[in-house]
Amino acid sequence: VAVKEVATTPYDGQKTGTSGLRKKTRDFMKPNYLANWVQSLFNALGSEVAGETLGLGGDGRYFGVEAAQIIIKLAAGNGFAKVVVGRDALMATPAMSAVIRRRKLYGGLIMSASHNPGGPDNDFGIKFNYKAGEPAPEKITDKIYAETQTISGLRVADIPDVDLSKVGTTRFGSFEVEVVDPVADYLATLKEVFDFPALRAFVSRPDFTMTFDSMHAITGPYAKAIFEGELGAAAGTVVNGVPLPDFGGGHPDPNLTYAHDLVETMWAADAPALGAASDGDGDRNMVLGARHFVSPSDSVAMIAANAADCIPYFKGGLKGVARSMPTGAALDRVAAKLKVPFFETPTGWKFFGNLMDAGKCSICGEESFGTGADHIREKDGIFAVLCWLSILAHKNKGVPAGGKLVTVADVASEFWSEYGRNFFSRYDYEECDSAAAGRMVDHVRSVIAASPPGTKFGAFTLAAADDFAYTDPIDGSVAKGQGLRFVFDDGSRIIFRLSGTGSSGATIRLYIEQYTDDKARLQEDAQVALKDIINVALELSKLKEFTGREKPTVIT
Ligand code: VG1
Ligand code: CO
Repeated sequence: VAVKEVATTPYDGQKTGTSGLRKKTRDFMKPNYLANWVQSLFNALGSEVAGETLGLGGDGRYFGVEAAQIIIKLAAGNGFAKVVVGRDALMATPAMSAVIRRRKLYGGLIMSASHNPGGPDNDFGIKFNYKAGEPAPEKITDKIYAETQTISGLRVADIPDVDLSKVGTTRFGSFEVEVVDPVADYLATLKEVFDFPALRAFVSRPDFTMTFDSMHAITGPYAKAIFEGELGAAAGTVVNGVPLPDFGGGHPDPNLTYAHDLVETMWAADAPALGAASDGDGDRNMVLGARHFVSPSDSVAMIAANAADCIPYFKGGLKGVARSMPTGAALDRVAAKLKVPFFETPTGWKFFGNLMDAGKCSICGEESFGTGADHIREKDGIFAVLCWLSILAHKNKGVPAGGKLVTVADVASEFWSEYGRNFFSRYDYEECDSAAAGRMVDHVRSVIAASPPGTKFGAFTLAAADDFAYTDPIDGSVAKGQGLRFVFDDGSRIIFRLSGTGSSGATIRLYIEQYTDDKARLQEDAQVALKDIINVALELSKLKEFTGREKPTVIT
């Protein structure tokens, strides 16, 4: 194919955050803004892309189809032999990871800003996943950023736009574009993990009902094909199942605030037995039972504890487990009980990949509604729901029709009575003034510096406080500045972090954890149980004074 050299100049601030580059959609629509970043990625990867195949797709948000056409021309111009793209430029994040692995692709580009709202006045984003299907490690993202600061030219193939609406292959000389069904490879991978016939038998019990809210984001087609199609759930089980460019004006983040309709359904007197939702790009999950919220930190621990009994893929036992640092520590107790290796990583899925590639981690999770396993290298919303269905299917095997089904709440209670309960909550203060948030962080650092072990904070005695740093046990790379944490002598924790996924202002995250094995307190409401330690956190950080915020935007 003929390649044009197009002159360009750098844009400031094209720095990858926790998960890819996220900015206002209007920034991405500026001339060459997206192209600069993609060309910088290809420059960073160098000659290794020649003759390779690149995956491409996104969460269906506004500007995705236009962006795909720009990326296809750049891929051809930079020597890729082929692009595999989801129909209509759609592909969920976990599905892209599966496609890269199953088709042995060089890597893939995912056009998504995940749970951030979409549309011309909201956010767009892009992230690169590498050969094993994992989010690009920092050594690649740092190189991309360096390239964006000096970029001067784009290599653009002189080819027309490709029709992305139909499955099939289009050739341009030695370059080709294959449009694929975005669901097929992912479904094939899930079928290797779960016992679909057993799940189908359970889901079709007349005494079991479920609902899945796709929030008008990418999981609609996946959830319909899997829950309604493969597993035979009633038509209408999937709600908000048509992906829309602006997610119907909503905030596609499956938490108690933004997935409010689902919460209402699940708190009603006639609530289904299982309720779940996923985010913009399909990697997050929220799982609820009838009038019962499963905290994500607990969810990963409960899945790990039950995996070997309930899910064929884990039948031989777990190789190890991992969680991000701010995630509640229930999983630590499961690892100890199962006698498997345990890892504590910084926030962001990119830190789990090395552990999985090295065969040291089977199941991992984050408090931010992220759950996953080594079947792929991304967190996986539908996978988490299938794990919960598998647990329920297994525990209800002997329950006759009309008998009392074991519920999500029963599974949680059983877990807490065995392990005790790590109460957990996260407070998000979204779109704070950046300077004010920075001053608060500086203040918290000064509190850490002035607080030796033994310092009292209310009723809590400090064991240690630091700024979390992580040395990757596989490649030795070091990540610093990953969260300010206070650990108390009873294991309780207070953590402060600034979000790395926003596109304006600063989002402060406050994470709180406290453990109890007092049988009388296991069913307590987390906000009640954590009231004292939350007050300690707000006081020591002077959060209200610095930010002027009386209340968080989101409480989980
Ligand atoms: C947030 C979450 C983090 C998650 C990341 C990407 O990052 O806290 O746990 O991995 O989003 O998730 P931050 O830096 O804003 O805290 V997603 O669904 O956006 O790919
Ligand atoms: Co996401």
